[in-house]
Amino acid sequence: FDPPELHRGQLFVFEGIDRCGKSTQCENLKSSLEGVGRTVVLYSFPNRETAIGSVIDKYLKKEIDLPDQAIHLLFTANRWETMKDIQKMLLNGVTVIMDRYAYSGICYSVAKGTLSLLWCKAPDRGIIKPDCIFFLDLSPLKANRRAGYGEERYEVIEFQEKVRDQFLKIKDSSWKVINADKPTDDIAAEIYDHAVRVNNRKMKKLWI
Ligand code: Z5A
Ligand code: MG
Repeated sequence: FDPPELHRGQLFVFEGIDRCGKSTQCENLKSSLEGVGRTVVLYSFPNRETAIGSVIDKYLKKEIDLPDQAIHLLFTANRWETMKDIQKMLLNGVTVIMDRYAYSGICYSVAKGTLSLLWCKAPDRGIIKPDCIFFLDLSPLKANRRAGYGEERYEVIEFQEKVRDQFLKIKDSSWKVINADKPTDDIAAEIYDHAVRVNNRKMKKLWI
């Protein structure tokens, strides 16, 4: 007899700098897993649809300014406000895919140079720990050549270099690093092959 937690859905997270292909690959993994009969829900952070998310949206579009500490805490609050729903879905056997998570939270904030890693990690401590983190690695110069780059606050090559360095510093052996400078279908196949081999463990909390 297996504890019900072992029948839960899995939590897959996609991380990386702007325009590395996260949203494209989230959708690809979702449809591949649905194709083999899994129920899958996709979340994007920031979720700009909530009250907190609408402030984040204004900040990213440079319509308002906020202290680095304040915007960091809003990004974190934007994750906490969905945690109960996500836990429920996972326990009901739904697979959850996240387009960005707490790792973006810390890397973008630390890259500003005003906040420490320790300070940035603290407010996300206790959110649900992912079963797998796909890090789509791409050079900011190459990302810059992709469509849609350059309109929002952080979309500056020099800043993206710092963000990428932070991702590379915080990643550990549990991350699956993917070279994102390849054709979309090749990346999707590599991700799917890895995703179906991730085993279920007891649900854990991040950084606890
Ligand atoms: N942020 C933060 O500071 N703190 C936090 O806690 C969180 C986020 C959660 C908004 O994020 C900002 O919020 C973000 C971090 C910060 N920084 N900025 N600016 P977002 O997720 O809403 O937006 P984004 O990451 O800037 O970009 P994006 O548009 O979502 O990029 P993407 O999802 O990684 O890429 P994509 O949409 O899949 O693809 C981009 C383009 O490239 C598109 O035209 C594709 O067709 C093309 N593409 C995709 N794959 C390929 C390949 N393999 N080859 C060639 N072209 C490709
Ligand atoms: Mg995206």
